[in-house]
Amino acid sequence: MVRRLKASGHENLLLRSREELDLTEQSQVRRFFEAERPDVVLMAAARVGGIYANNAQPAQFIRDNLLVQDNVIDCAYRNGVTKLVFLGSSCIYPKLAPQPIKEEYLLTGPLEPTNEWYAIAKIAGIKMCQAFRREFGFKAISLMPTNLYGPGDNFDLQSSHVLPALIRRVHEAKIRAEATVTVWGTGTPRREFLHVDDLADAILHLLYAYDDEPIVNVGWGEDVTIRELAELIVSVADYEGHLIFDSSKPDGSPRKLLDTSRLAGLGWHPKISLAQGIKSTYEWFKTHSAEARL
Ligand code: GFB
Repeated sequence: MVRRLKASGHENLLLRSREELDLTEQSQVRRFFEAERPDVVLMAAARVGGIYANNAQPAQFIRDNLLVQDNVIDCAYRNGVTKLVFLGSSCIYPKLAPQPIKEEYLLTGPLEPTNEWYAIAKIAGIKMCQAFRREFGFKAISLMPTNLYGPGDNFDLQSSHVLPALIRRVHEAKIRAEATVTVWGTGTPRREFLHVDDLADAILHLLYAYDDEPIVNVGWGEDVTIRELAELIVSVADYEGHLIFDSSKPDGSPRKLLDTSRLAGLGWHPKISLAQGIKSTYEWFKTHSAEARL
């Protein structure tokens, strides 16, 4: 977001790191909003992670996300913020939702158990935004991105998402001349991936082009199997070893392809293909190993 905002001339950015401002602490959030009184709030703050972290830390995922969004949305409203953008994730939809997933499928079936804690928190955030709009006329919009990736990602092998994890596993296997790379699960689940720069562009577009209660999906429009993703990363890294699939690890949702016709109707389309995005993210990973979150 910062890259995208600066690229379009936005210089008056209020930025705080987690160390500088703990958004789970209501008193700190109140002091910040009363002192700074921002005009617009773009919420990218959340406790996030891949399937393993979501499943292993249910309490932290539901608690931290509920606290952060409750504090920020309420303080933003109390301090006259004119527009707030809340971000969720495609895991809010039922595990076996029809594909592609329309926004109206929200709360029409059981969630994927490995991420229900995070999903419930995000659904509460959506409902809080909608309730504040109804009762107070607060201009909050909620965007539901698909699985994201790109520069600056978390590459930790336990807590990260699949794409950065496989980039790191394949890269390290290549430089160590290891014969195989292990992929979690069966390789059959399908996932849709969107580059973070495309998401930032969509957020800026909708900030100005959308002001209503219904949530809006943000996706690429196509998906791949985890096996196809791994094979794409192997070819980008020019790795000559073999993939092994560890079916003792959870597959999670069988598929999460978003219907993005509402977004298209609002005049936005993604630009960065998966192949392009993996290439640039791999280059970033190789040249930023010092700052990559490992
Ligand atoms: O990206 P990922 O962790 O999230 O996993 P989800 C996607 C698929 O990749 C799963 C498989 O089927 C994993 O089993 N996978 C294979 C791996 N190898 C790996 C690996 O090394 N690391 C990881 N992480 N996965 C998350 C939700 O679900 O999606 C979050 O838990 C959020 O709350 C996020 O919504 C976008 O797509 O399964």
